[in-house]
Amino acid sequence: MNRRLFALALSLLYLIGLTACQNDAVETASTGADPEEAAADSAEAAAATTTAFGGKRHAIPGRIEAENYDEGEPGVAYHDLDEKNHGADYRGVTQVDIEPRTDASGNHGIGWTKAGEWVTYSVVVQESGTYDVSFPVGSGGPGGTFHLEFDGQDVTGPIEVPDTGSFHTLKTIKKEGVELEAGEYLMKMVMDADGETGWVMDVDYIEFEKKSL
Ligand SMILES: [Ca+2]
Ligand SMILES: [Ca+2]
Repeated sequence: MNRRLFALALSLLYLIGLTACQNDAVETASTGADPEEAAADSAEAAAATTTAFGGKRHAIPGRIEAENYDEGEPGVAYHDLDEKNHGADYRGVTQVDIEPRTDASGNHGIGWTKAGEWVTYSVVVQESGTYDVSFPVGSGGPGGTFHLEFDGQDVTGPIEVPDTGSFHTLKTIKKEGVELEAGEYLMKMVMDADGETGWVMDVDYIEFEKKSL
C-alpha cells in the first residue's frame, strides 16, 4: 500500500514537473517571438529612410547624375512601375530603368519613365538663392511632364519635355528662377504625365546653376 502511494505521489510529482516544463517551453517560445517582432519593427524603420548615393549628398549648385539616386528600398528611395531594370546593370539590383548611353554624362541616364514614378536624391543646398535648373532630355515625339520637390514641396511646377527628334538625341531644357534656401533636403524627381510617346522622357542629369543677380 505504502509502496503504491509512494508510486502515485511520484507520478503526481512527475506530472506536475512535466506541466511546469511545458509552461516554461510556452513562455520561452512567446519570449522568443518578441525579438523577432522587434527586428521586424527596426527593419521597417530602416527601410523608411534613404541613404545618399555613395554616402555623399549631392551639392547644389552642381550637377546631379539622374542615375545616382539615393540608396534604399523601392517605395522609399524610388518608385518604379515594374520590377525589372530595363537598362544597364549600373546599380546592381534596382527597379529603376537605368540606361547606358555614350552621349550622356556618366555614360548613363534614366529611361522608360512613366507617370507616377519618382526617384530621390539627398542634396545639400550650399547657398540660398535663385537657380536655373538644366535637364538634358530625350524624347522621340512630344514628351510628358515632370517636376522637382524639395522635402515634399514642389519647387519647379510642371516641366514639359519637348520632342527632341529621338530618344537617342539629348537636348537640354532649362527651368529658370527656382528659389532655394540653404540646407539639407530630400529632392524628388516626380514623373507627372506620359507624353504622346507613352513615356515621360529619357534624362541624363539635373544641373543647378546659381543666378548672379
Ligand atoms: Ca523598372
Ligand atoms: Ca547621366
